[in-house]
Amino acid sequence: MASNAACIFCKIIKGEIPSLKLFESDKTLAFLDVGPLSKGHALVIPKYHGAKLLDIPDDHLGEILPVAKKIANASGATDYNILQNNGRIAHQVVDHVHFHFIPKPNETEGLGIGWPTT
Ligand code: DGP
Repeated sequence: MASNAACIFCKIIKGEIPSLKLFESDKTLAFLDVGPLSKGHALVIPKYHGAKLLDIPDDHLGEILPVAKKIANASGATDYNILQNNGRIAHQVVDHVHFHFIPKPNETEGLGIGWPTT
């Protein structure tokens, strides 16, 4: 499986950098974002290292949306964004493909996040 020793997210996959993991399988990892835009902001990544979406083989992307769905469901959030940035102009900072799950506060129900956030 493609990995890059200098990549922050590859280090998270290998456990060399700590993270709060929400889901893990042989091809996919989900963990809380270290600089959350809202409570519960999470990232879903393929373990296969590639900087941009076109660098990732299709069979390493297949679990991404199902895992994002699991996280959305577990969070209890009713309003959220799922987005993925490619390239600096598109605000990509970490060059390992990642999908953001960003809950949006709901005026009546709050965030309803169902997992610990540290
Ligand atoms: P982007 O701009 O799409 O490349 O977003 C990169 C995200 O990665 C940003 O929201 C912060 C997050 N991030 C960067 N370094 C770390 C880290 O070491 N741990 C965790 N959990 N998240 C990180």
